[in-house]
Amino acid sequence: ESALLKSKFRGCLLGSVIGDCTGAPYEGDTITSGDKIVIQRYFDKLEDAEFKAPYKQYTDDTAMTKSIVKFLTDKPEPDYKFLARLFVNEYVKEPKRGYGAAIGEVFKKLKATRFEDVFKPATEQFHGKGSYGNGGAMRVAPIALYFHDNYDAMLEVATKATKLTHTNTFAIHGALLQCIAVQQALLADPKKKLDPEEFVALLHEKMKKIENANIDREMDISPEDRAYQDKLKIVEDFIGKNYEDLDEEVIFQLGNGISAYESVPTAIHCFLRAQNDIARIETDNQFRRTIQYAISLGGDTDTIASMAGAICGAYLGEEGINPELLRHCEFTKEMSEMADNLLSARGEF
Ligand code: 8NA
Ligand code: MG
Ligand code: MG
Ligand code: MG
Repeated sequence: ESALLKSKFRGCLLGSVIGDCTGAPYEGDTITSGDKIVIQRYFDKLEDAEFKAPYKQYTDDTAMTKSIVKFLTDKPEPDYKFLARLFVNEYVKEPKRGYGAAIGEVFKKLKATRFEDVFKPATEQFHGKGSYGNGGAMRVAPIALYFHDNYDAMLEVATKATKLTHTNTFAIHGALLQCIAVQQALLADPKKKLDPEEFVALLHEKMKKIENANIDREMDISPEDRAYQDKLKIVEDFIGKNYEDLDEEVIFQLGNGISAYESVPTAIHCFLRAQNDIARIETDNQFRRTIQYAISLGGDTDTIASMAGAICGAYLGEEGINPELLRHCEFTKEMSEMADNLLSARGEF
């Protein structure tokens, strides 16, 4: 049991790093059918034991995930001031890790105010609307691992960890959806075939509760209140589909952008679609299929592949990941140790 958990902790965090590192070179791109052949060869090379090349470098997704692991590992109780400091230190040390264009503003204010009220700067983003970017979702996986047997604490910590930088409801609910997806994958038996319908139905039920809790009873229910439930309906509709222009349809209906709303449901779709073969993605390895497919959708490739990789890695465990891929990505050795530390930290309290 604990060997399985150890493998799943590692699989999840390594999956997240590999998705980030392999996806980063394609971030912001539109992917043509010619590019998909190039991406197929790119992964063939990364899996080739003879292939020598510099590390694929990680970006903000991994930089911030690292800080979340430390936050959970180093202190007995969640300390958000500590987490805010970790985010800022990491950013100051290496600001050129491909951070979102607006998030530096939050870090500047946190520093300038000496972390006095760590939740305030994020509320001021975008004229008080808060960021709806996927920055909260892309770093949430360690929280799903650490609190996988304490659902309410998991949601609370994921919400607060997101609110340090992202206060828009779309960003928070998107982070919660990613968190729940990782948790469900962690709890699923990798030896049994996953039931995608059941996986989505469970997500839908939980998002309904989360989105309903947010409705102001005095007002009419607006479509935004069911935003992620509606997206999950689309994810459900795509299950089992495998036709010629499906990728274009997925991009159109689910999105591939930097907002949580246009990327978290997409990552979940990638995980589910890769349970089976995908046309023109030639591999027997489910983990590779998941991230290669995510990258082939284009747009925010590193973040969508990172989120899909975290879900898939939490399901399969580290045995599902080709060691050659690990060798070609920065920070995988360190992240594997961090996964072990995260698991041990649970035992101490
Ligand atoms: P963020 O908080 O800066 O949000 C990302 C971007 O989304 C912002 O810079 C805005 O353009 C837009 N945005 C967010 N909220 C609003 C709003 N309320 N009104 C108008 N526009 C808004 O950063 P983040 O941490 O959420 O990062 C998200 C993504 O950006 C990640 O993928 C990260 O890697 C980064 N990034 C993406 C690309 C790309 O081309 N896809 C390139 C570099 C960096
Ligand atoms: Mg990134
Ligand atoms: Mg459903
Ligand atoms: Mg990105």
